[in-house]
Amino acid sequence: MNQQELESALATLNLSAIHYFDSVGSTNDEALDWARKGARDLSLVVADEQTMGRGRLDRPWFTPPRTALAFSLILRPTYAEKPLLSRTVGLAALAVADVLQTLGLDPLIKWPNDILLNGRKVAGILIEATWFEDEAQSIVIGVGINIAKGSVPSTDILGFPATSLEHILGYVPDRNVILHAALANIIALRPHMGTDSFMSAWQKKLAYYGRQVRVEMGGEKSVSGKVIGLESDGSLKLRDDDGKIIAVRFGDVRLRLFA
Ligand code: BT5
Repeated sequence: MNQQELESALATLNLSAIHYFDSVGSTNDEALDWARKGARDLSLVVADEQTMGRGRLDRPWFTPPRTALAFSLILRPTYAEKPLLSRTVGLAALAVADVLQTLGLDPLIKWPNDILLNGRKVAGILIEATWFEDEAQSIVIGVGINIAKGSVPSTDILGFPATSLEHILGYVPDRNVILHAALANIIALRPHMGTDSFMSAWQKKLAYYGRQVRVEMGGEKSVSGKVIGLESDGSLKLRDDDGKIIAVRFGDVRLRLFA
């Protein structure tokens, strides 16, 4: 991977600009910084390796050199997009899931931000924003995808089983091709974020649909219920044991296992 190769691989997408790093702390940090300095809509940060890659709640995201995809796409939301920003994680998740589907795989979205293959995490998404007062000025879509086997961290540091495309496909797919497809899907799907068909496509790919789960929201806080879909803002909709509908905005979903 290098700047020139990326520029030619992504040329047809008409991105505003690309910043490539052999190694960087976090592509999301670079993108947030760049956004604050005025990066335009569809500016892209890509790194071969991240040394301080982040998940949600400052959890680590591992991106060893030459094995993975780590990128952050900057969007400048239009006036019409601003009410839809809580759906951005769905936009990214669907875009990545569609790429995996074209490889003949059967991805599911573990709400809110994980992509699973065979019940294992193959990709993670981190959506962040820059703000002016209470208005988002830019949205950063951070995506990490495990491509080669070497990208998968050892099991003892993982809270959830992980896998790579190589594990599942039996070969290492071309990172530039996957990156191009994921970005093309984000760009193509973006104008449809406000539609019902977007929400139903997202809902259809939800892992654990109809299953009993517990959503851990940090500390001791958690809620349990059956996954029955998504709210229009992208919250997870559960029905608890008393039949009450609960909308969950944030958390980690775990299957509830009954003895
Ligand atoms: C995520 O957070 O899954 C979001 C990951 C986003 C990474 C991208 S890479 C480009 C951009 N730049 C960044 O700095 N970040 C974004 P979360 O759901 O909180 O999951 C984090 C958890 O995933 C960690 O606590 C680990 O247990 C696990 N994990 C870390 N690296 C992993 C990997 N390569 N594959 C699978 N699981 C991993």
